[in-house]
Formats: sequence, C-alpha cells, structure tokens
Amino acid sequence: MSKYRIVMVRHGESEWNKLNLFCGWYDSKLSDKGKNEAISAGKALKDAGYIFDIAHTSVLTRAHETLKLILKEINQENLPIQKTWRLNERHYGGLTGMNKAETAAKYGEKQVKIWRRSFDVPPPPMESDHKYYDMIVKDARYADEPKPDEFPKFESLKLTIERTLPYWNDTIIPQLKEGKRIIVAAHGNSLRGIVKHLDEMSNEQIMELNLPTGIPFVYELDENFKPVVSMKFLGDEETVKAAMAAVAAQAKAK
Ligand code: DG2
Repeated sequence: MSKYRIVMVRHGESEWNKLNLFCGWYDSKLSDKGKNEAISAGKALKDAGYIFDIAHTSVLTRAHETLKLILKEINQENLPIQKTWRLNERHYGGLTGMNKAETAAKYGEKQVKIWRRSFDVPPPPMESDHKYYDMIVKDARYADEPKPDEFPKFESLKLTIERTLPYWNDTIIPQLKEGKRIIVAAHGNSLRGIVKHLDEMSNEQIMELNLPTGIPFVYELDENFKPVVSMKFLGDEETVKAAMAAVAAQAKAK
C-alpha cells in the first residue's frame, strides 16, 4: 500500500543543454524554452492539485530557477527550500564545456555513451588547467562543502550516487516519515541515481534511462520506501517518450 509520495523534476532546458554542451557543475542558466518548461511543469502540478511542505534542490542555478518558476505557478512561492551540493548534477570532469555530438564524432558514440550512461566508468578528470576549473573550485557556494578531500574533479553515476544517497536517506526520508509533502528539483544524473536506488535497477537497466527536462514525475512508496508507483510522469506518454529519446540522441555523432 502506498504510504509516501514524492515529486521529482529535472530542471528545464538550460542554455548549455540548448548548445548541447556537457554541463555538470558549470552553472548554466535556464534557456527561454527551459523557463517555459518549468512553467508548464508548475501548471501540470497545479492541475493535479499538488501542494508541498518543503522543496529540495541543488546549489546550481538551473535547478533553483526551475523550482522557483514551479512554486510561482502553484502559488507556493514561500515554500521552505533546502539547497545542497549533494543534489548537483554529476561532475562531468574534463568533458565539461565540450559539445556532445562533436565528442561523439571524435571519440565514437560508443565511448560517449559509456561516459554519459555507464554506472561506474567516469569521464576523464577536470585538470587544474581546464577552462572552468577555477570557476567551479573557487566558487563561493562551495566554501563550506564539499570538503576539499571530497570535492569531485569527475564523477561516474556510482560516485554521484555515493554523495546523493546520504542526503536521500538522512534528510529526505526522515521528512517523508514526518508526513512532509516534498518536491525535488535536480538534474538528469543526480535524479537517475535516486531512481536507480528506488527501483533497484541493474547497472545495465540504468544505462537506458534518459530523463527529460521539465516534466515532473511521481513516486509512491510503501512503509519500507519501496515503490508502489514508479516514475509516473505528469505528461502524456508520447511526449515523455519523445523527450527521453531526444536526450539519448544528444550524443549522436554529427
Ligand atoms: C546534463 C546531463 O545535466 O547530461 O551535465 O550536461 O541535467 O544538469 O542538464 P543537466 C549535463 P547527460 O548526462 O544527459 O549528457
């Protein structure tokens, strides 16, 4: 029987999604399309009657902007928001700023799929002479955490899950137990990590999951936090399928 419910959403299209660049911890803003996606997500939640007690998001602007636009649509602009680096996108290491289709043309689609979607093969590290290294490492939002020894220079999905799951277990689960109605606005891969955990997906199954931007999805969980309803999107099936396929196709060689 369903006891808990939680809504999750990948942020709307970012400027770097639009340019088809590996983004990771680079702080791209939402594109105009991404803002509209977030507004539509808010409308869908409003039409379905969702009300929340608390929201969780990453420290990256694209996720926070999405959340704000959603909350405006559902007239919950004053909802408490908890931001954490643990919900950040996976760190794309040395690939950050590279075009996905061009990378596929250079290294092969197979290799790029491994970098994007494998469970435990990380992208190459972001070296200290990388164009965005200082911008990320010296960003004031990371002054307190992550600690220098846990500050990533690259992350596989496995490494992403290792820093996201403690937040799920120690912050989100206790709030669900208190009866809080929760929305999480995060990223393609930090959310893939949570989905893999909840649905106990194999390393092979998770390779084929691509989350679309700006379409909220719902989990209903039993008393042991096992899904009774998994990844139910608030959007029509064909639109969701097409949006997932478009994400997968971003790394087709041009
Ligand atoms: C995208 C995900 O992250 O990229 O870092 O480029 O969700 O923050 O837009 P998001 C990025 P893919 O893993 O889908 O290539």
